[in-house]
Amino acid sequence: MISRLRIAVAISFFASASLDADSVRQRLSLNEGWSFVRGSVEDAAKSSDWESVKLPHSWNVEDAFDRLEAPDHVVAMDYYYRGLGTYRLDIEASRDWEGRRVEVLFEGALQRTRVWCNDVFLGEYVGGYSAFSFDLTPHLNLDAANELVVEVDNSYHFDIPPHRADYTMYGGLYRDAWLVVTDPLHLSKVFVDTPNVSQESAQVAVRTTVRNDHSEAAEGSLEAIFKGPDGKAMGRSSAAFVLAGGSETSVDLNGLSLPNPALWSPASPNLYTVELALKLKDEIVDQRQQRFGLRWFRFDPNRGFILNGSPLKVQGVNRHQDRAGYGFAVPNRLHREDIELIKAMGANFVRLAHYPQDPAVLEACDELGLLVWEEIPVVTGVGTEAFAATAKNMLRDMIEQHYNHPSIVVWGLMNETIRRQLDEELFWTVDLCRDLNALAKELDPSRVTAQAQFAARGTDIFDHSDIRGWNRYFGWYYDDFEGFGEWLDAQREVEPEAVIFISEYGAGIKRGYHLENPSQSDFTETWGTAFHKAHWKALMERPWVGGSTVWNMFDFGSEEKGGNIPGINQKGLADFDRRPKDVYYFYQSQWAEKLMAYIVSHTWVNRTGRIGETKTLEVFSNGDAVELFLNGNSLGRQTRQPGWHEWLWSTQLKEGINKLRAVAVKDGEIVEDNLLINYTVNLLEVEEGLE
Ligand code: ADA
Repeated sequence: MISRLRIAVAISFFASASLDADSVRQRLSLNEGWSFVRGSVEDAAKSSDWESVKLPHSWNVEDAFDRLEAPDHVVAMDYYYRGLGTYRLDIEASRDWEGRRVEVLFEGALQRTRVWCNDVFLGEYVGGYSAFSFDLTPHLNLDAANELVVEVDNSYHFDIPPHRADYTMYGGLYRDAWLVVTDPLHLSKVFVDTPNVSQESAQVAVRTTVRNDHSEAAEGSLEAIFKGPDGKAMGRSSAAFVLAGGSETSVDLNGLSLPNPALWSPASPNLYTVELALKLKDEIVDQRQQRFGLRWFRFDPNRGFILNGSPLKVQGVNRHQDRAGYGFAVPNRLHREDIELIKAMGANFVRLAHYPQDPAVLEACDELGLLVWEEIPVVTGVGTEAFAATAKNMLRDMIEQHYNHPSIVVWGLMNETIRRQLDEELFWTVDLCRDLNALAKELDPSRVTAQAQFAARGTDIFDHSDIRGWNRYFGWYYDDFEGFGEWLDAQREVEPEAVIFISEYGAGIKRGYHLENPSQSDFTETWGTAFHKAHWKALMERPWVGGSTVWNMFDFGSEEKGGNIPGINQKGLADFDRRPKDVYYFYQSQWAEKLMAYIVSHTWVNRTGRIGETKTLEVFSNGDAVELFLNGNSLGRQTRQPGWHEWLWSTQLKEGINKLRAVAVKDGEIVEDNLLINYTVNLLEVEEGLE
């Protein structure tokens, strides 16, 4: 294969970038130097169209948004390319790797991936949203170039979730890739358990899997040092083991108790670290640093979410992982920026819908303090046995790979799988939910399980998760948004013991689109703001609601969505480029601690009205008092009233430029916001009015 594939581009990779020769475990970035061509491995061998790419990479960054051009590569219902793509990379293997174990690790590829090294087929991974690795050790030629070939397939497959979902499935090696170089005797899995945590003390245990790829037996020990958030050592633990060659075993460390723990919470995201050293006789052969957090929580049908013993109102959003100009191939710094934006809005919870997301996302949630519901992509429909098996593998991978993140509190099993199916499919769906729930509980009894549904259709599906997530679109797809509160009350009356979580509610909004007289589902910011106000008011007034997550934090790619921007689901609080809409500031005024003021609306500066017409001006603020000035004159200082509060002023605007200044005050702090409005008097309407 090497010679056939080296036709066009042969970029060699030197594994030197982040190599630390002294380190017993090396992690080398494999993001640079790839070549890519559309098509299968066989097609690629004949192709001369190779292009140089670096990871993260996706082949659908553009064609997922060009459907108006009706491209000829239409596959099934998708207008973007869903098929095969082939990547290749030369790896310059170092002589220092003699006697070492070398594996290639991909953080994610959508969604079926086959890997070869120097023409030897290493295997296939089916998934799309979790990491996977292959052992390269027996196939590498040291001191020489080695060829890695990767075929990725994002086409529809009946046995791979999701069958269909309202988001674009951008194909490619869309996350980071690494070479991991270790001793043949190494730690392959590390889980930190925190079974009992209280204000006074925290029990901590570590479960590991140690793998011995030497041919001879190993007699060794595992040693741990636990460090607090300030980096100070707080305790030690160790265990000895004997392990036959070519085998693996569990080595666990129990019984450690940490006094007066610094608890993890969105307000104080304290992180502990356990430093693990794997020793063969007295020599350290592997090392891992694993962060963890100490907290306890539960969802209560009457009191909502309780964290570390106190109720915490869940202020949540959903997040898809794509972004304008990147598709799914978003670099880590932008993943982190998303979490920062969510956090700056004052949210304390994120549902990572509808699939496991990048390690950078989970790390940011741990560090910045954002509670997480993470789920597998069983969305809309389910298939039969092979589909169920894939779904279970996805659940296992998600839980094992993200187990140590203190931010995660909920594992999600499925989304809107109960629809208008045949009875037989309903039966499979409930069955699958039961199995997934049991598996999640077996792998991780410390967290709660959830599912998001639009309907249960008489099934007992909600009995197979701890939380019942409801996706509700009052005032968007049906009814009126004012009906949402009544629906919540009715739901509670039917099942007072259930934890009700509103996993989705949202409205399509085009940033910068305003109308004087908005109407339902018209995509205006004006109407969308009214929608969110009504929803949040209803949620705020009901402390028993387990939590809620807005659909969605950001606009996202959805080939099937019409809307008024084709190919984009516009229910974001910020647009696909991450520019906040008015509703972002509305939530910030409700949720954030840091003082803010926003005159509604910075994207509505050209306005019209009739002569003598009185206009309502609004400010979003979390201040205790807000004063609004128009052209230098105060329109009045208002103070916050208990309960639901809105900052509104009625006034007339003058023709031409009007200068608005809002001044908000809280705890001796002051912020202000300024806006110029260009006001035009609509004479036509005046004349009509006079007639
Ligand atoms: C469903 C689905 C989401 C989302 C939403 C919408 O509730 O779970 O994936 O796309 O619809 O915007 O219509």
